[in-house]
Amino acid sequence: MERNKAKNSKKNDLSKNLKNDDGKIMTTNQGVKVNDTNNSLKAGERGASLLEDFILREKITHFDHERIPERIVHARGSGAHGHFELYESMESFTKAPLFTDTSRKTPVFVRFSTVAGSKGSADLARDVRGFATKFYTDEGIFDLVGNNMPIFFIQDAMKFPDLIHSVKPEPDREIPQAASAHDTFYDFVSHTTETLHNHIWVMSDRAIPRSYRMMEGFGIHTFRLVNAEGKSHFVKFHWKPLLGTHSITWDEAVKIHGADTDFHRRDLWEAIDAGQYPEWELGFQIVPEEDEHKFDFDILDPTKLIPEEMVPVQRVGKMTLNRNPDNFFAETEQVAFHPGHVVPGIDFTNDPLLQGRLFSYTDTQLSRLGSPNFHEIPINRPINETHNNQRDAHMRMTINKGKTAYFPNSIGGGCPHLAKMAEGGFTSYEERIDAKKVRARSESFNDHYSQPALFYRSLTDWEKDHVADAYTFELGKCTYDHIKERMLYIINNIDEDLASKVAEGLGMEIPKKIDGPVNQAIGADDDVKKHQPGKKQNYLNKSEALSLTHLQSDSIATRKIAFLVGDGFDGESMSKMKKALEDKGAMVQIVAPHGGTVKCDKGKDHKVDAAILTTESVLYDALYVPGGSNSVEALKKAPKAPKIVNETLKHCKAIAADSGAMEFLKNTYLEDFKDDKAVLIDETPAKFIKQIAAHRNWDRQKKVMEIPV
Ligand code: HDE
Repeated sequence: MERNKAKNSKKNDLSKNLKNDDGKIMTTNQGVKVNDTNNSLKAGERGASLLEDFILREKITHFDHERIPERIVHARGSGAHGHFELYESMESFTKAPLFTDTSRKTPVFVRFSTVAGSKGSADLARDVRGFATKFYTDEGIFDLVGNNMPIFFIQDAMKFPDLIHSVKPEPDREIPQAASAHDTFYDFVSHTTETLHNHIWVMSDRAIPRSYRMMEGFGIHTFRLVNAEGKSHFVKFHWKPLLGTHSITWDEAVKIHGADTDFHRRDLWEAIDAGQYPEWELGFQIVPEEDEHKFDFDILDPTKLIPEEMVPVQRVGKMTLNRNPDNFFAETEQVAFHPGHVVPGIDFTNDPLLQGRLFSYTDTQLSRLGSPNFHEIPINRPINETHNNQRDAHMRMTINKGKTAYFPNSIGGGCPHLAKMAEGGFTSYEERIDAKKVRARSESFNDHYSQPALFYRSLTDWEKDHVADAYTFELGKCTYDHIKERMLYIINNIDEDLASKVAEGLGMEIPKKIDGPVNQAIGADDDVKKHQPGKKQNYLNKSEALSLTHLQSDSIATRKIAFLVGDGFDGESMSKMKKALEDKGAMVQIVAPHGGTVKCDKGKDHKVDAAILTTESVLYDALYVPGGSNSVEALKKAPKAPKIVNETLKHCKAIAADSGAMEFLKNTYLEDFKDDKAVLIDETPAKFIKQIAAHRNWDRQKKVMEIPV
């Protein structure tokens, strides 16, 4: 009972601001009833409109000001509500009840996003994904503002505007939208070798996830956990999706751009709507203070991860997203995250990227949301009470009583009074600092090649192929040869085999040397010399956790399966397959040559979910083609039907078919793949389910190149 109450507390809090117009009479914003919202007040039916018309003025004025600035980064996003439950108390590390009280269900709001594109850009851009979680704890808000990759491009906040200006559309023509494949980005990357680690992750399939629900999340920086005795441990936060990690191919991403630009947004919404709630386990990688310097890299450097083989990830609790927002603008757009929103028991480190972020997030809300009162917006307000002497400013909602807005005071009885330590006030961790004030970077941050190389070595062959293709695509879009040459030179330092594949694709040689120092990111000559990347180290041959294959799931829940049918299809076979898939939570969609309904061989009508012309194979995870001679004839006449089959094969997805459908399927490339383990003719639904859960049969990858779609 207590748990349920806690779980709903943010929902109840938001409900104070919900408005439902059902059965209500229309009014102006001032509450005056409105009789006509179609015609303005005029001097005669064909006369000029009158300025007096307060109903027209109010309607148009509000409309004129409906937009707010989009986020400078992460503009495109999708949100969902849920809760977090702890498995066991982490009190030896932290005093935050969020992580010590297993009876709690802490409400959360999560926003997933792409980084570079505008608010209306396509979901499948090759990009990092934001993974920001707001925990509404009884002790205040804790925001874990992370990404789906465990490292970042740069080491110091000072460089963030440069990084973002280079990747955003080029400022003269505002081209390209939501794409890193252009000169300015590679100009920056090729001169800034600290970017290479995050960059190679972006070249991997992690940058084109199948779903927000199937990607990991990472807090990136090393944070601190502080326990009740004041002892600190370093921590890295991880989110592990229970559906496993899955991605799509670049060819699909390009096609999804056209077929459904809202692919990820729709996917998240539909899964939650269908009661298939996505879940992630929260993981801690804990490093005792005394081990800070025992690694081959600096744990304060945000371009480095701590391999899970060196420090295992301890799964401490589970997050479930189970409610779609009521209003996109009010919740997903107005939510304001901040890595500086922490509660007692969680603290910062000196990671220079984190330190800069602590300034940036409130600052940006001032221009985006327009007021320091953004914490009063329902989605942002904590579930516990807030009391302080901050007052006024634009759009203040709180009506503070009393005469005093200062501390100390006697007139107000000294209130609000300070939290005594026993009541759990926030005290910063007492880190000892004895240093000179310098504008500099630690030389312990100079290793720029070892971890990109570790990442590449840890991938499967098919993942490596995708990385090589991605570099070739991206650099192929650049127009300056010297930028491509610098990139080839640098990639060669990461991995020679990778560089030679990319060089071949670009039709260029890998240069033996390049003009000037490889890393030019630091500034004055002496600094540039001091900060050249060191020789690549091999402190770990492979980290299994870096490959997408590491997190698997045998669930096919929410996988979308297309059933390609024409009138007269084998109803019995289709129903058997449909039931088997739906029993496992998959979403079956009937795709037919026409819309409306389609008849099976028993004469029964079945609702068509998509006519072939209105859909694409890239919107589904797998395909099934039942038999039925009339159906086969109908599919033979449907112009796009073979394309659906061929593309499903090309993207290495599972296909099941009845032999009765072969008369149609012989017009496709399926015949060439009869021995493929994920091409199942007259096989049991169980075998199909196993192949769908495996996501793709990548063994097929080389051979499908012959399919010309
Ligand atoms: Fe952000 N980042 N960031 N960032 N970031 C923003 O804040 C910034 C960084 C991340 O769904 C902005 O409210 C700086 C790392 C996410 O609302 C802004 C630096 C990581 C989101 C900002 C970084 C992130 C943001 C834009 C370098 C992963 C979306 C709008 C010092 C750990 C949150 C806003 C949402 C958003 C600044 C680097 C994640 C401008 C200065 C590293 C997920 O304040």
